[in-house]
Amino acid sequence: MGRIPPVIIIVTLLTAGIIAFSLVISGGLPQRQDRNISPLTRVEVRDYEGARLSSIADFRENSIRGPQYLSAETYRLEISGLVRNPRSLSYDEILTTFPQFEKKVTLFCVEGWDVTILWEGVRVKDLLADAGIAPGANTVIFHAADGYSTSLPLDYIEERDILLAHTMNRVRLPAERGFPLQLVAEDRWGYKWIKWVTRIQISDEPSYQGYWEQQGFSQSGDIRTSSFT
Ligand SMILES: Nc1nc2c(c(=O)[nH]1)N[C@H]1C(S)=C(S)[C@@H](COP(=O)(O)O)O[C@H]1N2
Ligand SMILES: [Mo]
Repeated sequence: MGRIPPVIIIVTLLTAGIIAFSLVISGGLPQRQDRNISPLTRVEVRDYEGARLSSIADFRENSIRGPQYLSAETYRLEISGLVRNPRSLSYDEILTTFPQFEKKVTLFCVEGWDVTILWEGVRVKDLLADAGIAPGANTVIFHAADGYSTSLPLDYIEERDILLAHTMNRVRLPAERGFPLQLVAEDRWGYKWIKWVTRIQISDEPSYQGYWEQQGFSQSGDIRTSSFT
């Protein structure tokens, strides 16, 4: 076999070089695109232990002054009144220094609609124990950023493991749903489910009347009874 003429070798190498160079400047061989995958922001769960949940979107927005927009950075939850050590908790402290619980509970509004949601949050009784409940306390009054308030018996809060929720259907509470915290007042009418909670006041006045209670809605708010007194 004869030797390959040098001119053929040079032409072959040049051609290969030109092809390689044009591939590089044109972006190379077809390859996997850097796909634009956004980190999966938490998606609402709609099925839980075999049951269908409602959606965050199934609520009706009928708050007394419309949605409140609170900032997680500056938020404080005050715990005051008949407590030994008044507390001022940040959003992070609530999420990281208290035990977290989840439960599926239905909210019934006196208007006739209801929503079943998987709630996650902290037990109000753990927050109260941290502040130290003083003797004579029997009522828990909740105040919100929109001037709304409501109250519930201390026994109910403790015995029923009532939660202050920061998460619904595994999604952080949106502003419209009460960010950062909504009370999950199970078996009580929707008006007891105070949103945008900013202060918990421990009291010895079971007769304290919140916003809707002052308008004639029942003090207990028990869903087994009528919503009017
Ligand atoms: N701060 C505050 N919390 C509130 C209210 C309100 O007006 N302000 N409305 C209550 C009523 S009447 C109901 S039925 C529930 C319903 O929650 P939603 O407004 O997210 O649907 O929120 C309750 N919590
Ligand atoms: Mo309501």
